[in-house]
Amino acid sequence: MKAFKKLCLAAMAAVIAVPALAADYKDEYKVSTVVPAPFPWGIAADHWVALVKERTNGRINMKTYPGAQLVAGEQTKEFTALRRGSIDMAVSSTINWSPQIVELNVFALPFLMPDYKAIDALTGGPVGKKIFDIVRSKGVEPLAWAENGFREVTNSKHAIRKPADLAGMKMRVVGSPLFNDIFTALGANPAQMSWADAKPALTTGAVDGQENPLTIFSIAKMHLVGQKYVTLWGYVADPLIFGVSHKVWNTFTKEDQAIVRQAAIEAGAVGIAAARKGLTAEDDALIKQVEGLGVEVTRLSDAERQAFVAATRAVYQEWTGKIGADLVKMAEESVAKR
Ligand code: X2X
Repeated sequence: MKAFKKLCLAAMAAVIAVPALAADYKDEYKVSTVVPAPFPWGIAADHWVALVKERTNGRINMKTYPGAQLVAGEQTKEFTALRRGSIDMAVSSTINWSPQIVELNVFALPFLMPDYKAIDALTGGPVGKKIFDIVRSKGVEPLAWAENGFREVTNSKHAIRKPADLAGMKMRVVGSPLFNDIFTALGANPAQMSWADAKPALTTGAVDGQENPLTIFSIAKMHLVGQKYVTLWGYVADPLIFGVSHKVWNTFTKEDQAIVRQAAIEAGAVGIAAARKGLTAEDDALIKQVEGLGVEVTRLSDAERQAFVAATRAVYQEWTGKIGADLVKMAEESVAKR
């Protein structure tokens, strides 16, 4: 009888405990990014934070921490911190998580994605689904995509029109080994460093050039640190993933999970629009704005672009093996069908 009473009390306590869950939410959920608003990346993160706050009546209170400051600026360690739960949430470039998730390098295969439709075909198709399954299996809930953008090559020395123009050039690259391989194949001298270290290195001339989307180039005012030459080669683009540590995700009620996911989808759309603004065939205002800063912008002919494709082909093939031939094939088919 005593044992039965105990059981009943325990059952009642369990029932009572369920609605109390929301009260166990943290005072603040930290969202890691590399760059803040007004960069499109930061705009996407802030929009997510605002929508969630509004739709949960402040029950879920998020705050963005840019500069990868939650991992002391070491952006390529973000995913590890997230899966462990020392970071709650992130809006992250596929590049920065690729040291832990080799499949994310698919987006950085040189010249795989020729245009925005190709990015959409990957993120919105079977490749995106597969990538999300992998991220989820590693302890992070993926919610939606946003975009950093097509990464254009810039430098302080001279216009780059052919691979030989890169010969011996010291180039800052992000900390994924694939970038090292690409720039080595092109005859440059790549140096891996974080975003935090990139601008000082450009300022002092420790490196001659770098690659990043034009939104980053213009908002970070890279023309003021000697970057006078930009080549529009669109060799890779980095999508962004909204992710929540499963350590946090599993504490949210189903209703709140749905709100957080839907908010990320909407914030992603806002971020993608911001990332592409002024960089399309219909509207190239941002390119003109960069030219207006006294920067020489080089547009490649198809044949000129093809020379860069040829020079990086061996790297593409080598990395196809690392990423997984099936996934790369799936990506190539999605691009072909777009
Ligand atoms: O470090 C970079 O170049 C940046 C800001 O684009 C990324 O975080 C991938």
